[in-house]
Amino acid sequence: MRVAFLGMGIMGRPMAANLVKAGHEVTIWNRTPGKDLEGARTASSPADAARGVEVVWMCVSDTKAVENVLFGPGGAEEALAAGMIIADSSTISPSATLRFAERVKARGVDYVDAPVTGSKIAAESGSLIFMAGGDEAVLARLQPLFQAMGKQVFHMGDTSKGQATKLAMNLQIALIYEGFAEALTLATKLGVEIEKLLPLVQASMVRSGVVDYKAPFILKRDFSPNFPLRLMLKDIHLTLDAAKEARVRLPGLEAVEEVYDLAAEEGHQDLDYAATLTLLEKWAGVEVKGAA
Ligand code: NA7
Repeated sequence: MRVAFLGMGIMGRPMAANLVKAGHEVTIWNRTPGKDLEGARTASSPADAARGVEVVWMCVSDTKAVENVLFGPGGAEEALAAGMIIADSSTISPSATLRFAERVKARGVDYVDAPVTGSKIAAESGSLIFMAGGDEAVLARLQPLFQAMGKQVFHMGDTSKGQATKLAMNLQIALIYEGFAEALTLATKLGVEIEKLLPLVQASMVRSGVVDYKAPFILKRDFSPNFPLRLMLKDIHLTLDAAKEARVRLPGLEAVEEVYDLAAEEGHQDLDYAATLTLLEKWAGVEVKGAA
């Protein structure tokens, strides 16, 4: 298929690379130039990238960035034609997603929100999990692209339900990781060896994908970004906003938001969100240690 891929960040770049690898005709665009991708044409603007393609796929930071690449100067909207599909793998506001979809629908363009779970490693290996919102028939047309970038697609309902699901998923990740990080900090302070604690966690009902994924990085003190803290904080804000709109109270997430705010103030925003642990360690006056 002819695809424009907008956003060559940690996630977007390997996703676009997998489309190229699967034989699709890919044109890329990134706000900051110099992010060329082998096998793809580099466009000068989102509109330039979108001209004549079947699908415009986006993976940019936040709601404002999506609005900008779609409707800003040189935005993809200028090149939209009836029959095209816009797919968005950014994590953004569900209500803004509905507004964007409405606006392009007036031009005969379908909109699918398709945020992902799986982080950088899954993006590289083409094993992302998509949670999609949109029309069943439109999703079917995207199947070859989903297959090239991911291992599973969950169809969550009509437009914006993918984003709503993603917020509910990241809410759980943030709270599970916070629980793990607080447990590691307390156990260390009370003199429990982490090497003894981790096998117990693995053997018990506390075990989780979040713990499996993060524990090896923590043991190596490797807080380089698989999923940057600033993006998790963005998702926490999105989730609290969506909850406010829906008149839902999320006291646990509100408490975790404060930890992320303080970690960002300490300058950890570009590290992995696992680095929130270092704040807990600082408050407790300990460092969680284990053999690498
Ligand atoms: P990154 O690695 O921070 O990449 C963000 C991308 O978004 C990058 O290409 C940015 O371009 C682009 N960006 C950011 N702001 C804008 C604006 N205003 N206009 C156009 N493009 C912009 O994030 P990830 O790849 O890890 O994550 C992307 C999304 O997936 C995000 O929603 C996550 O929550 C999930 P730059 O290179 O900075 O010019």
